[in-house]
Amino acid sequence: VKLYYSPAACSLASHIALNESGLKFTLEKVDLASHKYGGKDYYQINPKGYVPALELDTGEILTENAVIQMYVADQAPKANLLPKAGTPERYRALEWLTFVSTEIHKGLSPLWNPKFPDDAKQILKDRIAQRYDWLSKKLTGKYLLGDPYTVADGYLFTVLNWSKPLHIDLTKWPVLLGFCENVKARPATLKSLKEEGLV
Ligand SMILES: N[C@@H](CCC(=O)N[C@@H](CS)C(=O)NCC(=O)O)C(=O)O
Repeated sequence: VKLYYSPAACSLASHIALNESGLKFTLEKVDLASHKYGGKDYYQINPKGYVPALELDTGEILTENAVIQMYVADQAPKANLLPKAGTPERYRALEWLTFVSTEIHKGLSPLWNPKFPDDAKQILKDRIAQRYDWLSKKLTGKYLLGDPYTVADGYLFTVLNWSKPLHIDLTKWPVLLGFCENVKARPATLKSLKEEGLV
């Protein structure tokens, strides 16, 4: 499989999942300003224009970060990146994956837009602060589900990693800082950060 990514973008979550899985994959860097990769038009790969996209060995393209992560987890059952289908834990993990995708990831997305007005940005930051307060109460173990690690953890790490450039002071939430350290200590996370030129 091939992952279309942009350094430090949300595609890092799919990248971490791939490194956790042990599956063989290659990386293709996309320039999000021009929507080009290696001089070619990225819209031909993903007409929606955004990363991540996963090119399967059949040539099919899979998009949507949360779904790519589920796919990767299901392709590598031995890596235990999601609980077994049908179990209550599976739905708990998917609940987290969806929360990170729709509440945190998409809650933060407009903050990257320089055209977004400052007062509107503040409203979003206040909402995110409420989510982080709640998350801090829920995160009582090493990871979101306690301790097995799941793909949702790599996804949460990816979006919390945006705090500095978005001027969100994570020191207000020491539990979240501790969580980031837990995920960063995993070899697959460090490998992904290195492969994206982030460390
Ligand atoms: N719904 C998509 C959103 C992905 C997304 O927001 N990607 C951003 C980077 S974090 C992007 O590529 N933006 C550039 C663009 O939309 O042109 C998903 O969950 O995968």
